[in-house]
Amino acid sequence: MSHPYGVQPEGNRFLNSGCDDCRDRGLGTLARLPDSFLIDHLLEDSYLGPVCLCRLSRVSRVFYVYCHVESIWRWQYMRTFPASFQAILEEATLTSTLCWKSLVTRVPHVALRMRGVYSDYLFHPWLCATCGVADHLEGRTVTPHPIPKAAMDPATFLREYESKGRPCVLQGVIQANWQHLLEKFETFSQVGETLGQNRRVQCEAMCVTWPEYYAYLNHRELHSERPLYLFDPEALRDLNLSLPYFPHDFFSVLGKDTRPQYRWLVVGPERSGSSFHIDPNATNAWNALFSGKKWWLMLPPGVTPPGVKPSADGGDVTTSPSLMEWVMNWYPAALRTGHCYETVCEAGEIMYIPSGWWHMVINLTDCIALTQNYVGPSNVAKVLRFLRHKKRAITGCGGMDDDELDGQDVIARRGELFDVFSTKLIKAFPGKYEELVEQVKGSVSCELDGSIAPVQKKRKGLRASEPFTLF
Ligand SMILES: O=C(O)CCC(=O)C(=O)O
Ligand SMILES: [Fe+2]
Repeated sequence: MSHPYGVQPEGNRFLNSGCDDCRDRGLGTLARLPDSFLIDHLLEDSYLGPVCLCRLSRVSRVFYVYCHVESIWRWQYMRTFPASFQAILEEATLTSTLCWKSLVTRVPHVALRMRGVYSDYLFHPWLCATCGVADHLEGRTVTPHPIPKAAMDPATFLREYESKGRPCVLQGVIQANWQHLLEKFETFSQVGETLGQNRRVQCEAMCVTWPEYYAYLNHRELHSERPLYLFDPEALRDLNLSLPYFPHDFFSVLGKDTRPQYRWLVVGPERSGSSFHIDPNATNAWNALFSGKKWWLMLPPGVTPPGVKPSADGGDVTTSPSLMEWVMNWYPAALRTGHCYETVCEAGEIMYIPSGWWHMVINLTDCIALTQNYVGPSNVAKVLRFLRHKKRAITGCGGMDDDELDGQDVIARRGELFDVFSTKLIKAFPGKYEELVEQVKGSVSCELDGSIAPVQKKRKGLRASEPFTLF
């Protein structure tokens, strides 16, 4: 398969001795600017309308290609028809990524392949959106540490994994305890029936109705290198999901309205997933996979994955713009650290993610999962230190997980969480946590394990700077 507009990776310029390179001639003075600036700012953010873009695309081969970048037309569509996600989906009957332009101009668009356009900035997203994720990841590498998978009793799990902060995959637990849920979350249409058809769900920054998201899931031609991922904290908040493997839930002392978000329904198509992060507020987590296959990569506390830049306070994480781009550029370096823990989780398995572990997930197929974060004896000290010393990085208290956007009430809630939680914890478990709380109050800083970031927080970031060659 080759790029629909003929774009080749930068490295091919040298293979072809660059004689057909049309960048300098085609862009004139603008050739001094990097592709990222030309595309993201000049063409995408500049508010050039569709007519200007179409005219500009006739100036030269290279402008033709740049003016057809999918994200430019996606934004054109959003500006032309704001707030009409449903309309996009109803009209997107064309079976290619070219549909955005056709939707705006109302004229079917046929891509022409151009010679002599070399750009990693354009080539990478296309490669990441079209390469087979399963072929790339499954069974191809020899990871230093396969994450253990086993059927075990709760006591073994708590002793060998939870209390030692080691990840593992629990087998047979869903089948033995949640057969009724397996039947409710096996297919996307069952999810719709379970949620109720007109339920609103959170998909990254967007809140859409389930039928809208369901239509998107079925329009594969709209899925980019970063398909829209449903990560909804409300849909299953009140379901009783207790399991003897996870007997503790100390945040419950805060009550339903004060506790940070703690349970998410997670639905997405192949290639969607979660970029590297540490789970919020120093919690432990489990992730129960009802349908599909997920590739997990984890690194222990204190080992920041290559290609991932956490901010000083850990509140923000910058990484590759898409999951597959990280894999292509950084996975080999991550393997070389000798600290990679990896596995493919199958339907019916539960992944345990200990507090402080970096992890990323790529859905190798369409996936439906439920994930829950919790505080128990093994991580309560860490959670208290986090709430006391990393207030700005606390997430799940409402708002957009971003100080600039959060209201004063969210900031205030974060500020008070340590006091409220420690007081209620002491009251709920008399004689057990007084000393710990006093110690944490007396400490001046917290040595946590690296940085803590909420799921799906930063999307744009480090594109590869090395020339990339495809033979
Ligand atoms: O299923 C996923 O995408 C990963 C979710 C996650 O990060 C978690 O469960 O902690
Ligand atoms: Fe996570």
